[in-house]
Amino acid sequence: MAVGTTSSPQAGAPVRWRRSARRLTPGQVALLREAFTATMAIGDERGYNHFAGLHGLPRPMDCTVAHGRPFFLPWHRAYLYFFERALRDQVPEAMLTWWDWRTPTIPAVFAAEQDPEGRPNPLFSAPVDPIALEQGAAARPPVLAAEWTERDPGAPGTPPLPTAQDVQSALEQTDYSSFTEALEELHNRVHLWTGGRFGHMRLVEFSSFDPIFWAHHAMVDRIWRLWQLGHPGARPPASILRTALSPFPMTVEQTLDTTALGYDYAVSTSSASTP
Ligand SMILES: [Cu+2]
Repeated sequence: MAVGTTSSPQAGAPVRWRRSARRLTPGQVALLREAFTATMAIGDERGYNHFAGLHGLPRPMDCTVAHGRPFFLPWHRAYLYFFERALRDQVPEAMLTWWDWRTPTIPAVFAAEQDPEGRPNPLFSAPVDPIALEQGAAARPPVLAAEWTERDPGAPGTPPLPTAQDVQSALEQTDYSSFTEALEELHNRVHLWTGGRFGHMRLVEFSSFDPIFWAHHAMVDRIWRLWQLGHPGARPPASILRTALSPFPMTVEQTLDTTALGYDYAVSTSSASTP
């Protein structure tokens, strides 16, 4: 069973599953790590550094589109879609995974410093673009972070991760603008909790260099997908549907059906039937 079964996939577009990071098979983890490692080795527009650099520094394409409501959810859906394509260009079977932060720990596949072969785990930490670091240092006030991404989960003074109840209340919102506002607030808490005192996830300038950024945003995207299934017909304002989500060649409207984009979310509660 999958959450997408109430809407029919478009003919000809095979639907692939983004699975929970805690439910990946060892083989799926290996593919994901292979894909991250491969994109991290590419210095041009196909590479990890390029994609991570689109979100904050050094190439903030359009902050207001990415983080201003009502574009937050569509922009990040397009962002994940094109990043996942970049992963799959290197490792065709790889898929993004989602971090279900209702269980308040970082999944082992992201938390481990090494993979089973003893190599550095590409899901644990990634290098930050040196140009981004320079730009941050030159900003007034300066925005400083380490050259490799770090986390400081649950440090004193950070908000707790959203609970199942928090997610449920967001899902119960009946109009798009209340829903996206509630979900973006939960999302902010995850950035702050993960980044703690010094981690990159707390800084919009650098957060997308941390490999867990993608799993965090896949969880956000999944919650949007669940909300869409529960509220058929509830959509972003009609006035923005034809707006392109710069720098991606995709409009808001084109993000609305994940099955048309070729993916959906596997349920997390039933291991036996999860595809
Ligand atoms: Cu975010």
